[in-house]
Amino acid sequence: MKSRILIIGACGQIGTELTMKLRERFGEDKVVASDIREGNDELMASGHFETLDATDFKAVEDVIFRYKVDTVYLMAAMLSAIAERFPAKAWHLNMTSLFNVLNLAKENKIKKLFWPSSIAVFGPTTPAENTPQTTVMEPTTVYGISKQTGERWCEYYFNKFGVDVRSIRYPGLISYTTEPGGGTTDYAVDIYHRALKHGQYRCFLKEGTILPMMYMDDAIRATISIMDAEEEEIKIRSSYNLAGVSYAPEDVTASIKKHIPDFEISYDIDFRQEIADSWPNSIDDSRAREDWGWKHKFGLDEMTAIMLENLQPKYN
Ligand code: AKB
Repeated sequence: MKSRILIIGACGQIGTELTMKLRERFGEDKVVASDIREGNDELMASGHFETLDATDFKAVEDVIFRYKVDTVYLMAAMLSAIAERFPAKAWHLNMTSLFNVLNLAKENKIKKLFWPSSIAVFGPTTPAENTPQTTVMEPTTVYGISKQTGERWCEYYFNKFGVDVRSIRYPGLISYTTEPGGGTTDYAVDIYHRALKHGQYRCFLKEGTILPMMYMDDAIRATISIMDAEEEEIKIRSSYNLAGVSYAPEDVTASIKKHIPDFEISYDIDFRQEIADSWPNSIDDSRAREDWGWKHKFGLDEMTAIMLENLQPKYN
């Protein structure tokens, strides 16, 4: 029997769509979804599922062994906003889960590993416009510190032990299948739900807060492309910058108004503003383009049309 893929954190925003895409591509039997909680009906019905705590080394090892897994996507993490409320828990989840899979790869129990980093690795001292791949990184959030540390460990395990780990720094991700949970960029998804449900949205970030964002299909395509690339094409083993579109709350408002002219936004700023202010406005992803042929497809208006069309039935 050929080896399988394991997705840890399969029921989250990225994990859900990644699992479905990988099942479509490799067949249902080849992709094992796992999470600490169950996911949506489609995901649960479409193939193997294991309840799994990513911080439990033995449990992860057991699933890998039982299903003959050779590739792992570790998508479980506590995101930026929620991690500020639970710093110790966030550090434990984000770091222990990573060490578990890095060590399994070091012991040759898996061959290939994907681990997501984030634009949160950057901080207020980073150049905010067209942020370079290699630059000042002084993250000020618990989540950002965990991602930056994770990047260093990924590179270390590659250099010292030859672990084939691949990573990208995701921007804020926009999708209609599963809602994000606990991030600073969540407003950019919530706004579509509220526009359809109430015709108005109270935004926790202020006007003019430009952040890098990306439509989920692009993010999934990037994830699968970096994993498909030949080993020698992957020249950065910490994490690759990845860019889609950059915009502020008033830009997405204008885009929604093209479909819902009466839609209104108001502002009620909270602690997430400080996090957003510490992150870049736009990202230079030329290394991902050069090394493994990355190119984003979706712009803001395309995303808006897709989001509104697909969320509409939920609010009829
Ligand atoms: C968050 O807002 O925490 C995440 C991220 C940018 O990594 N979406």
